[in-house]
Amino acid sequence: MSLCERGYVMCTRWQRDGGEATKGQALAEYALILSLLVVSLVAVLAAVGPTISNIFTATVYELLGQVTPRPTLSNTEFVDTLTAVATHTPPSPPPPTTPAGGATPSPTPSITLTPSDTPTPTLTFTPSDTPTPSPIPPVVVRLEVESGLIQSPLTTVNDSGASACYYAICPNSSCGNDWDPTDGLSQGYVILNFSVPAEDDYVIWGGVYGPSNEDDSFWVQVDGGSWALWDIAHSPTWDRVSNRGGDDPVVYHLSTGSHTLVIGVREDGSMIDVVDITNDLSAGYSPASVHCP
Ligand SMILES: [Ca+2]
Ligand SMILES: [Ca+2]
Ligand SMILES: [Ca+2]
Repeated sequence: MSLCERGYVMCTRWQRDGGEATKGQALAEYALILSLLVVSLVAVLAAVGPTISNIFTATVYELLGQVTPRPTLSNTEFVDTLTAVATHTPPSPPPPTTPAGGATPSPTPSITLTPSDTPTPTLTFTPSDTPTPSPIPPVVVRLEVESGLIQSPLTTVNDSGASACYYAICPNSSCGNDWDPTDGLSQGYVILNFSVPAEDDYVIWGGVYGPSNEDDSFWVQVDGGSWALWDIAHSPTWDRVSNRGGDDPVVYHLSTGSHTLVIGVREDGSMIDVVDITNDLSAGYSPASVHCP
């Protein structure tokens, strides 16, 4: 049985009006479906609306500065809250404070960091090891015999090979060959005054020459002490004062200061040119060379 056969008026109209009746029936069905959708939407909102409302309300209260959300809102309270949010106007920031008297506030002073002067580096000196004292050079006192107090018949002779161009001699046949100091200083002698800078043991070197066995000895005395019989070499050379049958060399302990050296003729023809007095007692000591300017 068709709808028309059920006696609906619309069928009668359809049948009467042909296509126009069918078109009106479709519109009615659409309206029915739309109504059902509206009813369903209302039902869903009724069921979940409060929950959504609570979430929204909590967010709104946080925005409003309230930390404690209200309890579950009713639909009316939800609408009111939504309206309050929509119409909420945030407070305007306070106007800048104008100082009393209208003075313009001074700008906040800025801090400019000025670098300090470059720090002066500190020098730390590390003490070095205790320096080893440099060896003290030996004392050497050089005396030219011809510059001493010459007592005749001792005399000086000019010679280009001698130190300072002169040496002293008592010519043969003028002084004898066996003078003894106990006889007095009658055969000639020389007095040499000198000083040393430090108390020490000293030896006396002489630039001497004894051409023969009868012309090769002197007597030597320091500061009025005992005499030393000094046999000299048979060639021009440096020779240390010795004492026949005794010390070789003779060591003189001299205090700091002035002293007197006396060299007396024992055998005429013996030659003496220059004297070095030194506290270098080593055998390797060698007097400096001599010159005749
Ligand atoms: Ca002799
Ligand atoms: Ca002689
Ligand atoms: Ca000389």
